[in-house]
Amino acid sequence: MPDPVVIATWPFGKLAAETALQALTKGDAALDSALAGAQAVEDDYSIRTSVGFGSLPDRIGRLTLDACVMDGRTLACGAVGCVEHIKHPAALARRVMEKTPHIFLVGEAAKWFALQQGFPLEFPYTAEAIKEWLDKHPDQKKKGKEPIRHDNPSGINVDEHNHDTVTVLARDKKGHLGGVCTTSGLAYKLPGRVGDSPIIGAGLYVDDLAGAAGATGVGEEIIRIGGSLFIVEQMRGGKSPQEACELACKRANAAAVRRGVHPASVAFLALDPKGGVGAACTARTNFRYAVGRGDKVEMVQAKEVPPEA
Ligand code: SD4
Repeated sequence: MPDPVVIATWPFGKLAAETALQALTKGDAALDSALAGAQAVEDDYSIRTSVGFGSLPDRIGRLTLDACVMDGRTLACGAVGCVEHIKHPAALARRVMEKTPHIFLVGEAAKWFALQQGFPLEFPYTAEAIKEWLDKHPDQKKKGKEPIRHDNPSGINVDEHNHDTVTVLARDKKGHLGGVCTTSGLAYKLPGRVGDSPIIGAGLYVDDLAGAAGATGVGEEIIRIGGSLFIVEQMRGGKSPQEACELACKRANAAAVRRGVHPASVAFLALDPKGGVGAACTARTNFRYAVGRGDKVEMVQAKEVPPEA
């Protein structure tokens, strides 16, 4: 019987991986387990500047969330983008997958769908959180007037201190793969901006026949190279998860060079159908991820791939 395996982004991925591993060990399916892990992070208010409620909002102070899910057995998938007032966007993405003939719902309409599905509307901002945001970022007023830099749309580096996305990839005891990606998106994004995270093929792609991949970092650069699908197709062609993630970083670096900008911070992680894992990131991203197997979850430092000289 295949051993359960889970991998998840950033230090808070430890909580996601521990939660998912418990579910996998009980015999739960890969997608259910990955969703349980992602939701544990969405629910954790102590993760103040990152995933889910309490995260850093957009330029006008609105918190909008993006998420997607994918089931490697059937390629079933669902996504929501730019959703306000819904605490569990990954669970909502799953409802889109299960209850509609569509894949991606956005904005107000995604919120209406959530209400129809019985999700409560919740208020994600506390007076304390707003004050904290203003205190920590006293230059917000100025920032809102600055032009968006195309090599780094948020104006802040996505690194170990600033990250907003939990991506969880799991393999269950039956050997099936499932994945979830959920995020508050880049801090200080333009209102309406959606990054890679809810885009199937960019922030996440899962196929039992080839492997699973997920991404985090500056979403524009991940979308530009179709990051997660690229990695899964590399694995389908025989590359290891590690090789495939490094190739995706090289491609992101090369895309930046072609545009005459510095490569942005992006990171990828991957899981193959045999349970092999890998991860890589562009320079100065300092990407760490959690790997869970057996009864242990460990944090691993991903290899950095610098731009070619
Ligand atoms: C986005 N990829 O919205 C997300 C941000 C992220 O860690 O991963 N931050 O572009």
